[in-house]
Amino acid sequence: MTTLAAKATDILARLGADPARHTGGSMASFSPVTGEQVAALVPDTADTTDAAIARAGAAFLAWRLVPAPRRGELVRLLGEELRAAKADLGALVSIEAGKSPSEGAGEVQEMIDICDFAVGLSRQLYGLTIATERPGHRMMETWHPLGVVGVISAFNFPVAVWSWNTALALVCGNPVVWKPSEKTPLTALACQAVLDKALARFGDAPADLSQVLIGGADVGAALVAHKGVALISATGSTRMGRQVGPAVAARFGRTILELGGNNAGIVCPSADLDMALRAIAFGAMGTAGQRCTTMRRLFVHDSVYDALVPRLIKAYGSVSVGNPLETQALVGPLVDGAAFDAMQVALEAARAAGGTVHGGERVSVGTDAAFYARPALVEMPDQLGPVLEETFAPILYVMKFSDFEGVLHKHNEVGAGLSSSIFTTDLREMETFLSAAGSDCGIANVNIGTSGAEIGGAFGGEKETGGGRESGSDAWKGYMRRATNTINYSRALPLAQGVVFDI
Ligand code: UN1
Repeated sequence: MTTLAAKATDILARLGADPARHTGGSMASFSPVTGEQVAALVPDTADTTDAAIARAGAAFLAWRLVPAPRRGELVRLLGEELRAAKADLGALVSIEAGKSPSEGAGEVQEMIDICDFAVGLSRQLYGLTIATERPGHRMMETWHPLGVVGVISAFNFPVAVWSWNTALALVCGNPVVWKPSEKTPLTALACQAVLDKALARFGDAPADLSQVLIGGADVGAALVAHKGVALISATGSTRMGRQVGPAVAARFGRTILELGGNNAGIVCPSADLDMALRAIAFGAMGTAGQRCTTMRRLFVHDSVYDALVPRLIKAYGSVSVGNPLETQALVGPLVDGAAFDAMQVALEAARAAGGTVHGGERVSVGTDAAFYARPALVEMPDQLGPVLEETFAPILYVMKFSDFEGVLHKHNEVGAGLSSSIFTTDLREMETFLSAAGSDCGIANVNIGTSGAEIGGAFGGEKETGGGRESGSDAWKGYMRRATNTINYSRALPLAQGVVFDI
């Protein structure tokens, strides 16, 4: 039987990753699928981190001068290389993050999509021309490259989040230094190898446009603290964001923070319940509840509660849980034992707060080293206790409501503000949910779940989610600096605001 370690090594070799970085080192990495060790990585240190940032700084000086559409050509090549590597990279995501093959491939597709988007963007880094009050003058704004971009990513989207940042950063004229989660270093080395292929075909890019730092929180902290990093784009828990945000602000650096989510769905009396059932099932159980967009709270109108919730409980009881590489299971492993323990602690707190728990128990897959759990649906009397917190596991808290205004208030009561959805065919409810008085999240959906956002829209959320936006729309502006230019083409020197200063 081929071990997962051997499979991972094969994939890395095919993609051209440097074996010196993932063999014989002191940092073990494990597959959540079986719990087995898949690599022994060589961690970075404070010194190698400093050196990488210095090299990125040198790359910036050259890359910022390359015309943006030419920079887009590099990202076009990256998209081509990702298409060629899709099966391998998707399989590595499954090994390292425990995703089903379909979800692993879907994540790589998200990378390809953002590359396509960024290529178009490379000819559309528009500024404005603005009316000026002075005759014979012109005012405009120009967007310039920002500097070195530090990317800190989480285990659950080990490759897509890097690509959202890197595709945009590269067309915007910035090099990237990436500190992936210590739980998913191999996929990071694989992405670097794929980009290296694109760089080789591109030909004349400066060295060190993209680098990967392997290590734990200390390496991340060194990246965050470094004055040479203009922007830190960090994805992870709100707890992590509370450390990263102030540290970067203290040196007047810029951040894009993508932190926790406590995403809810609201099922109204007019909802298409068959559709809602499927959307909720994927939103709450997909990726074993380990997306920042996972649906964690569900408010169901009391007139449809009995028509929907028993069916949901049934789906929770029957959904397939198991090894995503050897079975067709829809629900794969939790990332590690700590995640399983956190799930159990939350379920215990829910019981103590009056909740009725369906599911949530450990599912045996023939080894103690991997942690699989049946997704849990918890009927709660109210929104209290663990419902107010994000637990990164497949737990859906279900609550009844009767009054629409009241449920909107409850919806917005939690700290996080990432994603949300409403299931209704009532125009008034739908528009109210999307209005200024509705969902306070960065993502608000109608008749689809909370997860699975497309790259064309800006991705991110408000409040304790951190306020950052990545990916589509005008998120690129976060990776550039804006200059306002006023040009006098007259023979006079009128001062703004009518000020007179004649010497
Ligand atoms: C994340 O969980 O960090 O919207 C990102 C989604 C995916 C991205 C999730 N496109 O579910």
